[in-house]
Amino acid sequence: MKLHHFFQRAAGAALATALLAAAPLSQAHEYKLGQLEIGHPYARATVPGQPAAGAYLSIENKGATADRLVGVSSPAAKSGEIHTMAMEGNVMKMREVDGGLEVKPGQKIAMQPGNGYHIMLMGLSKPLQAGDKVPATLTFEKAGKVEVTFNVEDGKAAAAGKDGMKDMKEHMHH
Ligand SMILES: [Cu+2]
Repeated sequence: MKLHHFFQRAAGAALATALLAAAPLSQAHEYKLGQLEIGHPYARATVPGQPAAGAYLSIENKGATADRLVGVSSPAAKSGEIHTMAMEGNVMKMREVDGGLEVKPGQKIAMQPGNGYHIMLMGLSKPLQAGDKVPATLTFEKAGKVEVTFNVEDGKAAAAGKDGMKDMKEHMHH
């Protein structure tokens, strides 16, 4: 009788562990590379003729040394660039980040539409539609390469401002 209970509990525990292990893979859409955690890569849907798409993700550095995102490539685009937005006079302009995007120890950079850093997928081979999955390779100076998938999301849903909050809630939901 005791033994029977033991096995029931053991089976229950194994099942719970299996469920916990499976959940991040199906929902969280996160990647780990050494001490770096990459969260929820997504790209904005584009209209036909639009040559480039904005793409976003978060990078958290849990290590003790700084690293840099130095490259993004995807079979869906001719090239990937890491951009930052900055005021030039009275005009907000974007430009490529020199020497890659540094992530300091303990720092988390969360890219989002309309502020700061973002990735541009330049020279799209075809328009990106909501629901598409775009494979890409991120290259870090020290940690090396990691394959990720950019989920293509409707531009309206991913817009800045209050929709940015919605996006954050979805992250917390994970
Ligand atoms: Cu840009």
